[in-house]
Amino acid sequence: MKGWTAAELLDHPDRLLGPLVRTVDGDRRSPLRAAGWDEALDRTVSATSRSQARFGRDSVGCFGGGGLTNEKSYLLGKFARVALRSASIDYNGRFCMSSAATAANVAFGVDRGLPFPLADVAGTRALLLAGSNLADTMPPAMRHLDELKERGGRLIVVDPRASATARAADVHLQPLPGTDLALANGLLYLALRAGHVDEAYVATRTSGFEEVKAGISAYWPDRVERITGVPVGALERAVEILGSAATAMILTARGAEQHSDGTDTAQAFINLALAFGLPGREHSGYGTITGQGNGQGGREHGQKADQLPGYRRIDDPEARAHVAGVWGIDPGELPGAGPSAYEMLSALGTDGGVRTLLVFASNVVVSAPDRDHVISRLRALDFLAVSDMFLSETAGEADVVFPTAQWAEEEGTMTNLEGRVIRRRRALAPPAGVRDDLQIITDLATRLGRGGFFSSDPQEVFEELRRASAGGAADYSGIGYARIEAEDGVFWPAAEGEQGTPRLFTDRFPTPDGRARFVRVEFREAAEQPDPEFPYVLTTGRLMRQYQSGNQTRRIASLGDGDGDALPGAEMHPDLAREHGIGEGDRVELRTRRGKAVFAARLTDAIRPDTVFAPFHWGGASSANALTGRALDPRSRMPAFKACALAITRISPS
Ligand SMILES: Nc1nc2c(c(=O)[nH]1)N[C@H]1C(S)=C(S)[C@@H](COP(=O)(O)OP(=O)(O)OC[C@H]3O[C@@H](n4cnc5c(=O)[nH]c(N)nc54)[C@H](O)[C@@H]3O)O[C@H]1N2
Ligand SMILES: Nc1nc2c(c(=O)[nH]1)N[C@H]1C(S)=C(S)[C@@H](COP(=O)(O)OP(=O)(O)OC[C@H]3O[C@@H](n4cnc5c(=O)[nH]c(N)nc54)[C@H](O)[C@@H]3O)O[C@H]1N2
Ligand SMILES: [Mo]
Repeated sequence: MKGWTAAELLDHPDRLLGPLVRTVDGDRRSPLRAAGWDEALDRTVSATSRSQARFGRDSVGCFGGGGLTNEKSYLLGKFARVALRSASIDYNGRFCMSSAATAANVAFGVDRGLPFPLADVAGTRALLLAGSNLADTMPPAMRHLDELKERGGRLIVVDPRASATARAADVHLQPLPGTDLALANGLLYLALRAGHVDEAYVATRTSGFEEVKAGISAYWPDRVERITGVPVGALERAVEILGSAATAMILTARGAEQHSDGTDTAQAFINLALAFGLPGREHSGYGTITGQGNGQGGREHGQKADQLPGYRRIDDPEARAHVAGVWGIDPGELPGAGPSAYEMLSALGTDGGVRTLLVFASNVVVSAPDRDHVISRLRALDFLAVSDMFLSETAGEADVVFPTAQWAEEEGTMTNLEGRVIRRRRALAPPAGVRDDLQIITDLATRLGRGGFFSSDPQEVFEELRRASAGGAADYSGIGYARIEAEDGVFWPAAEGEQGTPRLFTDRFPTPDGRARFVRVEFREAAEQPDPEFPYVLTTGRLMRQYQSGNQTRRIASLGDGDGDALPGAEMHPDLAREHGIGEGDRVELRTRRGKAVFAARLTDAIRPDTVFAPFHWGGASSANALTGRALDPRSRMPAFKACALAITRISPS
């Protein structure tokens, strides 16, 4: 539905058709007014220079997005390092892909979400999906699950809700949010006990198993049932299916990953996949289901705080020398690693924090946790510039808004969830007065005196990205626009003159010793635990008809809330509703230690009675992120979007 209706946004009446600026006089902020490009760009560059003169180079920050093309995310990363010479850049993928990415880099030596083509899923005999609601979040992929089932394959879904995906499963495990790590370790315990561990694979292709095995003895079934609420019998059924199938896959998504222990949880599912001997085998393996359109490419080419193009580390001297060579600067000019997304947002306007922020393709007022805190930090900035097609809640806070081109109006490439680089083609010119992000970045660089380093031509940018990525983990040097066209996409890595790589790990892992690493991980409770005042658990996520912060999809009337209701719905069990005198459709207030939000009660026995599910697609009075907290995963800096302590009250009938 989102695809069918997306074209309505191209000429939507809300479309921004020229820059907006606001003047600030002491404490008085004027409303946003229309302005010319020169004024908008000049104001931004003056603010940048003022901040850097007073507070140092890192006081100007960039916040990017996984919706940007490879060319745009690459150029934004280069802009921060070469034009601003600032370490302060990160992006919304930190809220999305960072936990699974961190775990995969450790275990496999590389982070390509699916190390095999998506279509391989149809040919596996057993699939475990942890925290993915594919039926609503990636409907086109459901055809592979349908085919899997037609061929007699079995499906196991781990989700606190009987989601549309879970309803298609042979086995549905329904854990308390935030307990997947205990569940994964518990499955490994049972696999060991039943003799399902692939000893030969473990011996020849992995390291670290003994250490993991020693830890797993603490995850006996009764204890795991107590922690997760999943009956021992269901755990045993899942292990029997996975262990006895000739081929099997384990895939995780945000439900398992967006927690204060999200990286360790992904690691626990990887341990399980390694114990079954899956990664690198036909129709088998572990993968994470990447979310945004360019969620994969967006995490490879330098808009991440610690990263240079080609998935290189910014603290690696060899990587710095290579990329500085391609950029024509001295490696010493490159800044080091900067703060992660939420740490950057949390420190806006403080001593040592960012004072001038440029946002490209993210609506953090709606999508970042603890909304009131984020708004107060944005308001503490000296200057905020936002590039968007529509006036998002975040753009509404800005001093300058740049109107930008949409998908159908630009050339570029995206890297899909399988690591396949594909083309985005321009079908129309953007409206007069609108510039694309490559132009905006280049215009800013020119005014900063660094224009000679930047091109706004997508193909030229991509050619440079190829050179910058050469030799890196995500090597694009063999991938050109013509080849993408001819081959219907090319899987990285593809070094100059080489074929792409649809399937990774067939003979070795790109780790120093060629083996995959087991990593011992221990369950710990979610960062925030229920107590008598906040007795339930809130988890958040997506609806089929809405996209992300809703800045695009909320403008399409035919999408609505699924049934045309004005107030978005929060799912709760009828037993829980009854305790609070709540009936179907009643207005309810959800409350956490941060704030409150109003939703319509959606009564369903498809959810655990101790858990409430709220979509995060709305701002204002129905903002799920007014409720979520600031806890971050210590390894990936991923916010704990999927578990916090909650109280509920009925406000009024529907
Ligand atoms: N319609 C639609 N599709 C989208 C998007 C969208 O906004 N709308 N966004 C895209 C993006 S960026 C992303 S990242 C993907 C996300 O895709 P998914 O990860 O599939 O989406 P979510 O709804 O965030 O979470 C999936 C499921 O996790 C469950 N869950 C909640 N807490 C837990 C838990 O503790 N453990 C487990 N195992 N499960 C839990 C939820 O009940 C939910 O059904 O979707 C992409 N596709
Ligand atoms: N509570 C809760 N919060 C969550 C999540 C959750 O499950 N629960 N999920 C998290 C996840 S996985 C994600 S990915 C984030 C997403 O959160 P956001 O990053 O806020 O997501 P979008 O709504 O896609 O924001 C993109 C913005 O950029 C604009 N835009 C789109 N394309 C372009 C472009 O090419 N250029 C420019 N300049 N602008 C563009 C859009 O209009 C929109 O305003 O939310 C996170 N927040
Ligand atoms: Mo995402």
